[in-house]
Amino acid sequence: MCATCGCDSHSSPTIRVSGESQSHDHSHDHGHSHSHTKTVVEVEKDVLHENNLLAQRNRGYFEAKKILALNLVSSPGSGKTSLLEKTLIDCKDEFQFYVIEGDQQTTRDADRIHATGTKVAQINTGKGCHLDAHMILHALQSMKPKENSVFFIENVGNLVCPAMFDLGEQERVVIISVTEGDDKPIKYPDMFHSSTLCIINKTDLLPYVPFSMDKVKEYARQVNPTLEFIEVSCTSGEGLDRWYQWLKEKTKVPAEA
Ligand SMILES: Nc1nc2c(ncn2[C@@H]2O[C@H](COP(=O)(O)OP(=O)(O)OP(=O)(O)O)[C@@H](O)[C@H]2O)c(=O)[nH]1
Ligand SMILES: [Mg+2]
Repeated sequence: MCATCGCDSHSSPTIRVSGESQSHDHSHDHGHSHSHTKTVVEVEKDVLHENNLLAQRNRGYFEAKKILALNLVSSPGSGKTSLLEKTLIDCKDEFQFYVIEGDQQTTRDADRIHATGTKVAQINTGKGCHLDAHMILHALQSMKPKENSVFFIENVGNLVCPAMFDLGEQERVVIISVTEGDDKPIKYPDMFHSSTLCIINKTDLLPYVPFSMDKVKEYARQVNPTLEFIEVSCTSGEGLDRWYQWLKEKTKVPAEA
């Protein structure tokens, strides 16, 4: 049992890489203890400290290979996989993509990504409600992404716990859909505070739901004044060009000083 969020992510997650017939169950032995004599706070510190060390290792790997790694976070059903499907197809000539899919159960999202022709690993967290850096490290070792690629990590749908776990990504992208209500940034501030980009999805549904674009941005800026916003509809395709432009900017090689 993980004391950090109460979920059971530290029991063996299952990692399946597309194109590989064997599933890979690994024991989760990376040294942290779950001593019952420790206080919850101490265990939480241990878990996050261990995670942060492994996240730094992942970050070093991404930097050495000049890979742009993005952690996509949102509540369930905001449209993370839909955004990825569109992106992988529309931008397939410009980028080499890799995807990790995090879900408690099933390979449904990985199957959708695989259908676009992209290499994908599904991580099933079981009772766990977030991905952690150790899971990403294992998936990276199986996937062996190429240099200069774009590596998407679709986290488990959850606006709370994934905010605490650095995976080694360069940037965190939070997705909110207009059907969720415009007050989510102040109710779940950690996720919006730790993200650099907020994608507001399902704008095609704006005529049917009480959602204020001004209010959601105002609330989000209260917790993160520098947060950027891109409004999109994965269904109609509206606004996706701005997202693709953002990706291009992020993958630009900085000019030599
Ligand atoms: N109307 C509308 N529906 C959308 C849009 N984007 C996604 N959906 C629908 O929203 C539902 C959830 O989309 P997913 O892409 O599976 O969402 P997700 O965030 O990956 O979900 P989890 O992985 O379960 O957290 C699906 O029925 C999509 O078809 C959109 O822009 N407009
Ligand atoms: Mg999904």
